[in-house]
Amino acid sequence: MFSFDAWANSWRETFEEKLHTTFDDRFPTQLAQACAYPLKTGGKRIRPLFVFAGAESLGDFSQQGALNSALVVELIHTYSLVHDDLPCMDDDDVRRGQPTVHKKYGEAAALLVGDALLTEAFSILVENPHLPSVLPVIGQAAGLSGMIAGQSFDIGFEEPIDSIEKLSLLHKKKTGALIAASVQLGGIAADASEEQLRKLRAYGINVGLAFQLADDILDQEQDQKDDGPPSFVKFLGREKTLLEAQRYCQEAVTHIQDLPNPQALKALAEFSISRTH
Ligand code: GRG
Repeated sequence: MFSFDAWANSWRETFEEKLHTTFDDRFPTQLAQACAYPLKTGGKRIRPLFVFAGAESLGDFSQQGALNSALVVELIHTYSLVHDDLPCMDDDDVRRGQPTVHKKYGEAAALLVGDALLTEAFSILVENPHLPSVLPVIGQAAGLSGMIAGQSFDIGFEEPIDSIEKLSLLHKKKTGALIAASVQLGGIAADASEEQLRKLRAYGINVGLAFQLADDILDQEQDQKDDGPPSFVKFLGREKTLLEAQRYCQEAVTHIQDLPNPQALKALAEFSISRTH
């Protein structure tokens, strides 16, 4: 019987070990310490778990390639949080119950921390055994047509978010793109066929949206302030948002259920909407 908690904790342990051996004592600078801070303040490591689950869905339980990709997506995710918390963006003082990077080290250092994490992600990626396939997937998910485009809508730099369709597109880019890329990178590590990659991507896009809807519900109180960011709860109310999250989650699973070993992906889809933080 598959235990999601046991599976996730075992991979988290392997991932933390990789994180430490990659970074600890590598650069003895104040900036490197500041970079380590947001990497070590916890976090669910859900994007690395999507990488591992993507590889396992094709029957690959080894760590080759998947660990490198897991590290890359977590570094990119962490940079996005550090920059998103800055005063010029969301202006948040606390993340994961700890002072944000700019609160602890100052704004200029936090900007550099985000820049360094993003740049390191790409320099680590160079060691990926599937570099030519992985590079366009991660580049598009993180860049101008993915996460950054979503953030541009979120800060009001693009046209106003005045419909569910526009909000869905925003979240598809801001949150869904990196999650979909994570699942695909797992598949690439396991030598997925084109057809299998297409299925993993479809799963990732749907589960990414389900994850964001669940996030909107968790953030409900804050988001319902008039000056808060656009959210599904504001458009649909809490109950309908929950139903939509369940619908995207089910849709996600339809795409991967005939893969050789989809159990971790199924459990992660469920976790994405039932999580409490
Ligand atoms: C490029 C500056 C910049 C931002 C990109 C992703 C993003 C846009 C901003 C991050 C802020 C945010 C709240 C995004 C929504 C996606 C989301 C729910 C992020 C939190 O991810 P979790 O729940 O975080 O995986 P942990 O703490 O578990 O790592």
